[in-house]
Amino acid sequence: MALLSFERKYRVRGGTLLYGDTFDFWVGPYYVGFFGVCTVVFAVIGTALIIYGAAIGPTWNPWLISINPPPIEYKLAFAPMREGGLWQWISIFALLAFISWALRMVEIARKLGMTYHIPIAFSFAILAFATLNVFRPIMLGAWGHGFPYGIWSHLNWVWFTGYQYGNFHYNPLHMVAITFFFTNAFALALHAGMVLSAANVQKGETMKQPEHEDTYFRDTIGYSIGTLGIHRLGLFTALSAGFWSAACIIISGPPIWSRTWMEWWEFLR
Ligand code: 07D
Repeated sequence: MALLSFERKYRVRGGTLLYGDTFDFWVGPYYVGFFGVCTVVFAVIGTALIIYGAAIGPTWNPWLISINPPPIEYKLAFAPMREGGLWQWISIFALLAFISWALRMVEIARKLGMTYHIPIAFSFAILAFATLNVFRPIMLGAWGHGFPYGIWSHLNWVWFTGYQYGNFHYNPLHMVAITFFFTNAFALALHAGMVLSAANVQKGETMKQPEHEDTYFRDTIGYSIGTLGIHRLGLFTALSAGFWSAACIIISGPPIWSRTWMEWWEFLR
């Protein structure tokens, strides 16, 4: 079915999580929904606060603008706006916008009778963000441990936090996360290259089907994971990358590990 007629057929009421039909409509190609409205409202407020933060800051250079968390002395209290309060409110609105976006994904999946793989996948990104700027700062006792919102400044934070633990490459879960990131890229490279080589044919040539693709890998390595299997593997490696990233930073700091990550490996000696 062509995409446009498919959309007409499936643009049906229902599947909403809250407020029934109230926001159950489309603007052009976009489904609105209650959580669509929430996302826009939270994202606009968050963005306005970032622009305000830039306006009261020392620079308009986009590389250098930075909205910083409060100094450590404020512990887990609310800070004045100019001393990290802005960062706190931006974090709150960012999280609300991310969660609303995930719930909008749930509503669209319900409308189409699909499973929740996409919102579940996005939840792993939200988990990683919340781990860095909510859970870990709470565990360490101060919002000041969160990362700043700025291109240059967040790189500085990663550098500084990494060297607090000696050499972050020795963090065992950082190793696991990176291995999943690289495996994911490797699998996508193989999959994308294979699909393009079979399906991106010249005019007049016949498009190859999954039998060609399966045979290619059986001939190459004796095994083909199959059409559904490659997407299961892709999702698994991608979500694992996000999950172990969150895990690697949550274990960096009390109560779990406060020394260098090289020292963790001393049991091997
Ligand atoms: C947080 C993204 C969430 C996204 C969302 C979507 C927006 C923006 C804007 C609020 C987690 C929407 C978002 C629209 C919102 C506003 C204003 C994903 C998130 C919700 N490292 N390292 C990782 C590698 C080194 C260090 C992860 C490689 C050094 C620290 C990943 C190398 C040192 C931390 C990774 C390498 C060091 C990390 C990040 C190589 C520095 C973390 C991926 C080859 C000296 C971070 C959870 C991720 C982490 C992290 C990879 C090197 C330090 C595994 C490949 C040796 C301190 N590193 N790293 O999943 O784990 O982010 O975050 O050298 O905190 Mg590392």
